[in-house]
Amino acid sequence: TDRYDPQSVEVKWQRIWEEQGTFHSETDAALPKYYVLEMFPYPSGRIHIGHARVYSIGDAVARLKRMQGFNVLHPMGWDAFGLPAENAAIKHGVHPAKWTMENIDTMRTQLQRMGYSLDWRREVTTCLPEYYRWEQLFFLKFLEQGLAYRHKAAQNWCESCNTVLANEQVENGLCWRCDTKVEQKELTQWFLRITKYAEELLQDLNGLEGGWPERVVSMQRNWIGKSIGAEIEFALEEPAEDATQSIRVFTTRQDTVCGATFMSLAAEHPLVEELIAGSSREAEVRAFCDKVRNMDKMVRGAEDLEKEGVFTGRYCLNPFTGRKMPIWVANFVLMGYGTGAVMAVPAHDQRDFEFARKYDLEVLPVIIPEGRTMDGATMTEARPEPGLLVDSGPFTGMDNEAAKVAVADHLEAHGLGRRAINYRLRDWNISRQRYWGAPIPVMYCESCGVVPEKEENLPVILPLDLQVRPDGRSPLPDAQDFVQTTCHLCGGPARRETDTMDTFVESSWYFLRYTAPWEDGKPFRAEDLAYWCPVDQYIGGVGHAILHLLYARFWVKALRDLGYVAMDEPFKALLAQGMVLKDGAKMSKSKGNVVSPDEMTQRYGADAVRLFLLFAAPAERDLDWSDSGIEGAQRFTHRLWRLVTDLAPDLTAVAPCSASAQDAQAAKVPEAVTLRRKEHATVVKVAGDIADRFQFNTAISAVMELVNTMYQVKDVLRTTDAGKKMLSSAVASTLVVLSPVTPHLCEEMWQLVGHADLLSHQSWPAHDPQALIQDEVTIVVQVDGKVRSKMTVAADASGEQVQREALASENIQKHISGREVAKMVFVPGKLLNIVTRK
Ligand code: ANZ
Ligand code: ZN
Repeated sequence: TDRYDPQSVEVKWQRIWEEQGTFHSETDAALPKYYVLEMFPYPSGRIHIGHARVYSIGDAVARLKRMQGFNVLHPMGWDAFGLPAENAAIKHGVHPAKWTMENIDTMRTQLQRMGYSLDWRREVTTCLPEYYRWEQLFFLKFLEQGLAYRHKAAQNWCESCNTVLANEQVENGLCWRCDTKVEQKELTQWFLRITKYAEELLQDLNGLEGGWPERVVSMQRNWIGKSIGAEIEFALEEPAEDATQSIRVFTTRQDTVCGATFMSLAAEHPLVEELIAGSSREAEVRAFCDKVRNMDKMVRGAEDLEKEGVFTGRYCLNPFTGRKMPIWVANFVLMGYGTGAVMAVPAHDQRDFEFARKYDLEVLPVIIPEGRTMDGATMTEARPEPGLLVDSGPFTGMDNEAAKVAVADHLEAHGLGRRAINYRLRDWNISRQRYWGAPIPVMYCESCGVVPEKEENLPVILPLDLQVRPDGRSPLPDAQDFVQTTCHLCGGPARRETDTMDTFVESSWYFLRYTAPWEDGKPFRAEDLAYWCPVDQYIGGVGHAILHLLYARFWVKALRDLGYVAMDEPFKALLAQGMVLKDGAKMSKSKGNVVSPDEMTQRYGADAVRLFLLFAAPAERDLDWSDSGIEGAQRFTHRLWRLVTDLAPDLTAVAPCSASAQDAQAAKVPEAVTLRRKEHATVVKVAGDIADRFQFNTAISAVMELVNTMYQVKDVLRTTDAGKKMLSSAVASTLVVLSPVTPHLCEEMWQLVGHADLLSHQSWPAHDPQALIQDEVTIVVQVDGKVRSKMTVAADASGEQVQREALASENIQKHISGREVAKMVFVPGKLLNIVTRK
């Protein structure tokens, strides 16, 4: 037979699938649906091996689900706005639009060459006005609802990228893209009020447990960062009549309030200026505040920060003890959290303790372990643990958890404060001072102020006739044709907003648009959305565990409240696939260890690449690319090809799992039963391993074993008609269950054995549970050489299993009659002799 030629075979089937629209799907309420989605790629140039892995995983799931009777939505698109396009434009002098669209063409061809079962009619490209016009519409709706707002604040600024970054885009104080140190810059920016959904985003994580990886759920929980506690007012000592009267703090430990011995303010706290104005300490405090303000955010928030501060010269009063508390400015107190003021309890908070020791401030323990005493003067570290209250007036003697409740009640009853909840989550800054993004659809009018564009004027089109600047500054503010416009309220001149939206906006809702990307009168069609959503299985890198997934969850909730969608959560289940490594290291151009999927496909075929990527490791683990591995995968495709081409003349085009138990009997050789059992067991195992656990590796192993079994039994079986039927059925099953992994090879062989219809249209075989039952044998059981009983056990039962069963029977126990068992003799398939000690 001919050697298998993946190149021609694969391209042939890709063309047929494309011509026949094999993977097109339509809304059909009569069918159960399954929406499988991989995170869409950024069109950076060419697909890399990581792409090939994630799309191979998703495709195997899509193909399995289709065969299992689901109407499967499996779309693809391009996350096409963003910085790399601008950087490439600067470097190579090519327009970002041209660069992006050309990359998309290249990468589409590459993905198609991999044979993924995608519905390409649904392709979505986010840099096109037909896409981004809808997010401009959402922005206007958000604005109406107060979910979008403008705000001036110190922002994360990357000098090298020339843009503001969201908190999520700052990693260890560095820009997530270019690793430049992030600075703080005062700017007026557009924000989305994600904090309005903080509690819901947190609560709904409970429902995602099980479907989402635990670590992703816990990363999201920590990012939202809910703290339950209280706000307490501390009156200033001798405040001026028309000035601020008190300082409000946020604490999670209101039980420790009687141990608060001083007050710490953030350098940015608005009260600082008021407290020091005209005092002798003015210059010193101001200099300290300036220094702290310019500190790196990350350094300032770090636990091991050297605690520093300065005394303001003023005091406030502890509302519970009346104690005079000096007010300090401290470098570790942040303005962006709580109220920017902390009641310092050095006996129970480590930062406060270090600060108190450094500046010789009082340490007063108020929570002590039962039956012990504590001395603030000799403590060497803070004691944050629970305990009983001392020196705490009416709360003395209480357990500290009970005291948290009692103090909160007291605060509320006496108007000293209130229960409060704080979230670490901040609103989402979506303004980017960049060119290659979706314009924010507002204008600024001298007389009317901020004027949202009219809905009917959307889209506000990003002009494509501009050139990026060598320094990366956006050309938009100088593009007069774009900027100059007319206020639609007063008819006067107005300037358009020249910031563009963060690219995470596009990826926050693309999965919704896939349900009806051809719709041009509205963003979605309700019936399509209701049918397909939510996504049943989402697949992507854990790198997006916070950013993209949190934004998308927020976006869906916000759209729900606007009446656009009817769901609460976009992604029912999430698989975070591992990385592809080479020799244990991340692939990178600088290391010269990059494996190109293109080259591999040229050399081994797409099926072999897919097989290797799915076989080499469980989906959520990292995978080491190895040449021997891909060669092994290729060898297996050839081995299967040889088997089927050798058998082909003897095979008939039967359905998978169609040889019956009677057929197996008729073949009159034990190999027939063995093969049938293996065939059915493989069908069960593959579906379970893929659908329930993404264990492609063990699923593929099972198919390999089935192929081995076929090699072992084929010469015996092919001599009879009944035997040929057994082989035909097993080959059909093999092709079906392996087709999610190596679809072209399987489709080709399916045709080769005489099927007229496409393998891609086959149903997943229904297995016969009876077929899984092992053969049984009868074992004679003796006690001290005398036959006492007979037992029926599985043919491959071990001696130990048979012994355990024999000893459990009453009859045998009777004959042993309490004597100790000295030894046992086991003859597999025949006899067990239990010898007792006399
Ligand atoms: C008194 C106290 C006593 C505190 C004690 C802790 C232990 P989480 O859990 O992160 O919410 N805090 C409040 N606002 C702050 C700010 N802007 N910058 C720095 N620290 C701030 O932490 C809440 C605790 O962090 C609060 O409870 C407050 O210190 C401090 F034994 O108040 B605590
Ligand atoms: Zn106006």
